[in-house]
Amino acid sequence: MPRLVVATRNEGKLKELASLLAPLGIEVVSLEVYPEIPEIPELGDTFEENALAKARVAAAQTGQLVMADDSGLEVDVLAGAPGVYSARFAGESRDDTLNNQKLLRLLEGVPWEKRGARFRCVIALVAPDGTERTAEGVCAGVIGYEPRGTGGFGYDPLFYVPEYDRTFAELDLDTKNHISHRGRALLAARELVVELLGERHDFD
Ligand code: ITT
Repeated sequence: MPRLVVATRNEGKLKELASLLAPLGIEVVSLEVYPEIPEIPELGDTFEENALAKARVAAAQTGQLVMADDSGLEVDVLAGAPGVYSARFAGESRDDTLNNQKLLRLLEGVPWEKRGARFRCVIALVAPDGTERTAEGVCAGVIGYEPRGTGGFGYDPLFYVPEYDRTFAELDLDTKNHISHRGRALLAARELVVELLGERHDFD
């Protein structure tokens, strides 16, 4: 069975990606299977640069087709912050609760109509022969006044989706995957996986 390595150690992400990739009938593993690969620094200014950097390192070290995503939250009134710094917004501890608290603090007094935001996700695919592809997805919403819901991860409890009258943390996984930035990027990326696996048969 062909193997796809997802270059992440974020369990929430892996769960979402694995569920979206299930129809392909391929083996999906994360970097947990390759403990020797070090943490890959995200030094780029764009999601695309960071996703490609992660995928290139992992492809070179595993010899497998690798998928990496870089994603984050862009808040209008913060001029697109935290953006590529979403995971480390409140510091290197990468603590979701602290990140959410900081976001709420910065938006204190900001009225509902100015709390617009979007999640953005870029997925990069890198094959062992150096072939590279990327796909992008976005999902628009509003930053709530307080956390709601227990599902998902990261900023989900603050990310309110008007069409569903729920935050991402109040939606079940299938619904979130259907509309999320990652879900949309992956829909496009799934086609690229098929294309790349089709071109090469010696991945596994
Ligand atoms: P890997 O690099 O190991 O994949 P990470 O958590 O560092 O995991 P990113 O660099 O892509 O992932 O950081 C994205 C951050 O943006 C993530 O930690 C969350 O804070 C936020 N984020 C991205 N997608 C999200 C989602 O679907 N729901 C909530 N927060 C999200």
